[in-house]
Formats: sequence, structure tokens, C-alpha cells
Amino acid sequence: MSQNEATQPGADLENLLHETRTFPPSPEFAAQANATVEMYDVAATDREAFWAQQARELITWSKDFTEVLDFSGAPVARWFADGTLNAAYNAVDRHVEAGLGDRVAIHFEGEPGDTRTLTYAELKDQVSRAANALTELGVATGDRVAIYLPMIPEAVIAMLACARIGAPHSVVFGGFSAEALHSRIIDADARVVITADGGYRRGKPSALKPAVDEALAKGTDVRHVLVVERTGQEVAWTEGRDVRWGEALEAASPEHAPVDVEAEHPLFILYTSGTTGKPKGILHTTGGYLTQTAFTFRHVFDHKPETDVYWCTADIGWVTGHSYVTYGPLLNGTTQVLYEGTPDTPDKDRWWDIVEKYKVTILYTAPTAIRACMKWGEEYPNKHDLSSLRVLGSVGEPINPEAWIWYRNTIGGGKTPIVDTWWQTETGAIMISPLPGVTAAKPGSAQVPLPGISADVLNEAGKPVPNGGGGYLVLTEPWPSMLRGIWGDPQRFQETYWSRFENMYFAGDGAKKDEDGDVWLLGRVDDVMNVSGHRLSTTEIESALVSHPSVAEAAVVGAKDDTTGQAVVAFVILRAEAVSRADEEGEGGDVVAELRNHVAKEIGPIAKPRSILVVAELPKTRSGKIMRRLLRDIAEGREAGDVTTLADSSVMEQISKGMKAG
Ligand code: 6R9
Repeated sequence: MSQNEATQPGADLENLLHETRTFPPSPEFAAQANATVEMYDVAATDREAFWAQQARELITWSKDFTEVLDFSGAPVARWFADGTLNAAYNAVDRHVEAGLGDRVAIHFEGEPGDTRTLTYAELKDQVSRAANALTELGVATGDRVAIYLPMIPEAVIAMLACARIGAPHSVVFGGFSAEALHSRIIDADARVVITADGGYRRGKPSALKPAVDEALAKGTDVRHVLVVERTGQEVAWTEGRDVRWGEALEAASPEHAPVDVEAEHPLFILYTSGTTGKPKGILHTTGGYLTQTAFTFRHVFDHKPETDVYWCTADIGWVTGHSYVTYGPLLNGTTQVLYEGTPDTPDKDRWWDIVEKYKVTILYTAPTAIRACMKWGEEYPNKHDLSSLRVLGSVGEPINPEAWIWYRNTIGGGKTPIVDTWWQTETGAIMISPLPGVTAAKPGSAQVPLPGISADVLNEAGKPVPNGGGGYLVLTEPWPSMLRGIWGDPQRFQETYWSRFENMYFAGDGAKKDEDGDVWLLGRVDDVMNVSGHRLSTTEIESALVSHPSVAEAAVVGAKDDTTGQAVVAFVILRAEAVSRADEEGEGGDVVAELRNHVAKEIGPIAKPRSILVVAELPKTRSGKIMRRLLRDIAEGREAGDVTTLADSSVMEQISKGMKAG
């Protein structure tokens, strides 16, 4: 395994191989758990019957389905296809109809400390008004709506309002640039954008609306912009196009009949980085997606609607925010916390203050955040009473055993189960994870495919590896919340996921099976980086760099980083004019700063390279392929590996010299 590409990024393999600790569930937890060990057998006996049962128990259908799975159009699956339903009705209305209208749906905590509480009845009212307002603006069933908002309740309300009228939403992370927003609006051909004047970040208002104005100025088919007033900061206004959210909702009726859609009606598009420069619009549909997000929320987090207070720290701009802030939790009638800001504003104990204040019982976050908290020190969590916590979740990247143990001991009081959940934007919902109360947890391993999910680890030749072996993670059977394609690009869908191994979904991750057959994720094997749990494509950042007039060529790699998992490291060749300028300025200082800002402008601040090294040549094979493996060696402070396939083997020597000098 050690010679395999799959071991390179992400996790510290040495650490993993020596990790032998296990944490069996306590008898008390097991006795009250939602999940049972029998579920695996039941699902294995008849997978389709298992999912049909989940679909009927957890989701309310306006018309029941008669067919469970149709995979005759593989790789596009159809689940529960002749059933009809509405996602917003399932997330909100049915709880109100069941007499739970007074239950808190959202405890909102703004970064400046302002708070708002929304009950399910209030949420229903808001979502209905927003649905009417969108209809009033000409949005019809099937039209796409772009959402570009901070983490405020309106983000959830906007998504559900779209779902209520059957208009697929395309949420664009508020940290993305105008450029990134523009390309997503164009690709999905969105007709309306929902945004805000701004949101609070790091103690001050941060504007959003200007990026929308800039994106639309580049030309789109957007007819209206609905603007939530959050910060009250001044915004430019285009009469006739821009509409105030507050006024539109006030004018709208709180009565709205949810639109019944077919199970395979598109629910949303969410863009994610692939191995090429162009982000992929991952398409999810309604019935299967809701079934699996509801099922996983209930069992992986052991959710009890009467007593739990749930908090997921993900932004709605990512898939975790879709499946485990908006859909999964609300389908289950949870009470959840929604926090707008950063974990260290006003101080590094803000998260723990929130846990104590709302008595959070289930916390779902990312390893990068856990590692940042570790670095800040345990005095911050220790200032607070965290005893309400009973389940802790991790998502987004491999969690190193050290962070796992810290999470359990310092945050979970040494007693909480930890669920390390592996899944992707494409899978829609959690796929591989321990079940609390059932699985004896191993720090650093996501362990077992959930009941009803089939995964395996294959070698280069496409054969399953034996226990102890490593290779490529694949999903071997269709699952309800699987992506139904890449928006507007069926061929790319086939090529990206279904061509590496026959009839199997290739996830792009390296993995290892231990002696018990448990799965350990080892990070991406393609040109996708994972920075703070966010996916970034090397090609996308390279394209951004070469779009700058000073840059002739660029290569980007993800280098191991103690806090963010991986960090962006770029190697650039400057154009002649820029080289002489850099020489005058010394060490390429200003050019480098300019390039970092340029990437932030083109993609967003999360894509800013940690370091940029100006080089004279890039290591290339004779066929002209950049050998990123060698650049990664340099970026991670190692001697460059095998250089024999390079067209010019002296290139690496020059680069390492430059690295040491810089
Ligand atoms: C949900 C989400 C997906 C990629 C995935 C993998 C990595 C996610 C992980 C994990 C190890 C875990 N990943 N969860 N790696 N252990 N528990 O993160 O979706 O943004 O699409 O990223 O994240 O590499 O392929 P997405």
C-alpha cells in the first residue's frame, strides 16, 4: 500500500496503521439507541425493501410509490419514481399538522450576539410567504434560483421556499467571489438570486450584495434579486430588478399550497470542484435524497426529537449545510442551533459558549475546526459546561486519531460516541459511518457502510482488496440520495464517476481495509484538494493563476497542513516582463501578494495559496504532464522522489534550491 498514490494526501498513514484503540458503546447508550445491529442484516437481505420501508416511515408522500429502484438507465438511477411529494411540506408543514407548531425549529445566534427563535409554525409562515413572493417574481416550477446568503435563518427559509414551489435551488457559498457566482448563475441559468446586504464576520459587517451586482453586470438572465436586510449597510439598488425581502414577504400571504412534484423532480444543484477547472453542478432530486438524509440523521446522530438540541457548524454553501442543516434535521423535526459567524469571535470560546447556552446535545463539525480548537488550548472549552453533549460528529476529511481523542475527551467529557461520517456532495447523504450505540468506534476510521449501502476497496485492476489491503474506494450499488448527474453534462457524469471501474461509482478517494474489514479513508487520489474540509481543484486554481497577466504557467498542489488538512501551494513561472519587475522588487514579494489576491478574487478567499513559489521551470514528463507528486514532496519539505521520468531532471534541483533560498 505504501507505494500507492492513494496514501499520499490527507491522513497520516503511519499514525493510522498504529492505531488500535477501540471505544465500544456504553451499555446505557446502547440501550436507548435508535440504531440496532439487526438493521445491517435486514438491509442486506433485501436492500430495496429496506429503503422502501425507510421512505414510507420517514417521509410523507402525497402519492405513494409502487416502484422502488429503476437502474435501467444506469448510471442515472430513479428511486420511488411514481411517488409524489413536497420537500418543504415534509420539512415543516407536517410537524405543524402533528401539533408541534410551537416546537423551536431554529435558535439563531448572530455573530454580534443578537438572537432569534423560529418555531415550526413560524417557519411554515415564513417559507409560505417566501414561496408566494418568489411566485410573484415570476419563478415557476422547474426554474432555478441562486441563493447567496450568510448563515442566517433566511438561508434555510429561501431553500425551503424554492423546494415548496419545485424550483431547484443553487446555493453558492457566500465566501465565493463575484466571478464564481457569475459562472454558477450562467451554468444553471438562474432567474432569481436571493442575497443579503451582508453578514457579520469577525466582528464586522461583510458585504454580499456588491458581488451579486458585479456578477450580474457580466450578463445573465437573472430577472430579480431578492435582498435580505441583515446588516443594514448601504447597497446599490437597481430599480425594477432588486426587491427587498422584508417588504416582499410582508406583502405575501402566509398561506401557500406546496407543489406536489414527482420523486425524481430536481431539488437542487450544488457546484463542487472536480479535476478540471470547471466546477460540476451536482444534481439531486427529491424522494431518494429526502429519504436518505432523514434516515441518516435519525440513526447516525441517534436523534430524539423531543429532547435533542442539534448543531451543525457547516455553512449552507456546502453539501453538509444542505443535508444536515436544512433537510435531514428539519425532516426529523429537530430543534437546531444556527450560528452566523466565526468560532473565535469575540473570543476562542464562542462555540463552547453556544453549546452551554442552548444545551446542545449533538454537535457535527469538521476535523479542521477541531484541530484549530486543539491549538487554541483546552482552557477555552474548559470554561464552559459541555455536559449536555451526547453525540459528536465529524465530516469533511479524515480525522487524525489525535484530534479524535481530543474531541472525545475535551469536548465529549470522555464519554460521547463520535461518528466519523464519510460522504460527498455527490452521495447526498452519509454513506460510511459508525452507528452510535452499535459500533465499537476506532479513532480515525469511518469504519462501515451504513445499512443499505454497499462499498468496497478495489486495487488498480478493479479487484476487491483483502483485509489489510489498500486501494480505491467505490460504491457498488445505487443508493437513494445518489447524484442524478452533472447539470447539463451527462457525458462528464459518466466519465468522472463510472469509467474507472465497470458498473461502480468511483469516489475519488483512497482507502484501506483493516484486519476487521473496517474502512480507513486516506484522502483524494485525484487533483482535488481538501482544505479545511472544502474541496478545491488544483486545475481551477491553476486557471485562476494563469489568467493573471504576469503568469506564464502555474502548478498547484495540496500540501499537508497541521490545521487545515491540506494547504494550497502554487509554483508559478512568470512572464518575462514580470520577472524583471520581481527582480527589482526582490524575492518576487509584490507579485506574490498580487497573485494571492488575484486567486481570492477569481475564486474566493478559501482558495488563496498558502505560499507561491516563483520558479524558472516546472517538472514535466516527456509527454508534458506536470509531475505534481514531486512538487508535493517539495511543498511538504521532503527531498523530491523519483525524477527519472522527467524530461529535464535538473529542474527539481533548481526548484528545491529556490525553496530553501525563499
Ligand atoms: C460531505 C463532504 C467530499 C470529500 C470526500 C473525501 C472527504 C468527507 C470524510 C472525508 C475522510 C471523512 N471526506 N468526509 N474523508 N473521512 N469522514 O465533505 O462533501 O465537500 O463533496 O467532499 O471529502 O475526500 O471525497 P464534499
